[in-house]
Amino acid sequence: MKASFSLPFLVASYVAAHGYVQKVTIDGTEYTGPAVDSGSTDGITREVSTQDPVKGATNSNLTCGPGAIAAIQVADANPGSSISFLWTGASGSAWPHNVGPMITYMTNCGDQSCADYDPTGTEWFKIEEVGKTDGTWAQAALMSGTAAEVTLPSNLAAGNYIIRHEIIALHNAQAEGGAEFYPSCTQLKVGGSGTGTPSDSDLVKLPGAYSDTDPGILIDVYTDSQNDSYTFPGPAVVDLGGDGTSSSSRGICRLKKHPTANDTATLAKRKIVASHVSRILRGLDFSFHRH
Ligand SMILES: *[C@@H]1O[C@H](CO)[C@@H](O)[C@H](O)[C@H]1NC(C)=O
Ligand SMILES: *[C@@H]1O[C@H](CO)[C@@H](O)[C@H](O)[C@H]1NC(C)=O
Ligand SMILES: *[C@@H]1O[C@H](CO)[C@@H](O)[C@H](O)[C@H]1NC(C)=O
Ligand SMILES: [Cu+2]
Repeated sequence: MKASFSLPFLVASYVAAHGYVQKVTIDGTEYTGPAVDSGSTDGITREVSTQDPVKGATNSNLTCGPGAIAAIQVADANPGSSISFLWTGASGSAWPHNVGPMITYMTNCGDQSCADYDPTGTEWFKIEEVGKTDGTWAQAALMSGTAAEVTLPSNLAAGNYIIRHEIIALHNAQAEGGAEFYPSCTQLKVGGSGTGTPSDSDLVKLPGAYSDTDPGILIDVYTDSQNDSYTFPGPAVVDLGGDGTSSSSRGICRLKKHPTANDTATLAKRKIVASHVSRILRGLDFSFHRH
């Protein structure tokens, strides 16, 4: 199988295929855009200037994505709100990657609206992280158009928050600097009567919390694919009190579809390093990564 297609042909047909958050849905209300490099600030999610990943754990673009600019709106949410992030390519094509974690952080914008907040150097707390189950990364479900679902902590104190949903794509992470970071920042105003605030030890900076040699960032995901153990980068998921159910476990349960389970296993078994081989084999496109 691995000799049945020609590598030079694939390289020649390279199409940049990365992505961004096209739509956020909060308790059923949809917020679309702004599109990549549109110059638009209309929306609740900060526009990024490219669908390309952030490379390097200390890159300043790790905060909110490449060249991120503030959006003019904020969305209402509440403790326990269900927030989904629909990731696609910049052109609307399917999300192209299926290995690596998805991690969600929040930061408090203080008394001001997050539309006016500069998050440079701000401190974040982690509310959720999803890895893999039975050898399949939760991220893989995005390839078929499933949105990543996150539940706000049930006891989150009211306030202005940026929620930062991040995909770390690990298809090239076996070499230092190969991990692809896709951060995204969405502006919220959280209501309700929660009392939970993070403690100092929960708070980290982004960039700051990650290193290019962290075990979850410098990693060969093509070995031992059925082993679900994975060391997430960054701090532990915060415990803000409340009902005692971690948003992390709920996040996993909500991802119902695992359509690429076999692709991932097959790909790992064959030790093929090309990142988009599973899609190529299914004839969906000829996206291919060179790094
Ligand atoms: C951050 O992203 C912008 C927009 O893509 C880019 O021009 C800039 O070089 C990036 N900064 C770093 C440190 O990579
Ligand atoms: C999974 O990998 C971890 C870390 O390499 C190792 O400690 C553990 O024993 C492995 N588990 C299984 C079931 O192979
Ligand atoms: C995975 O592949 C096996 C063997 O080809 C097949 O029996 C099974 O139904 C597949 N599972 C899924 C989820 O497609
Ligand atoms: Cu990509």
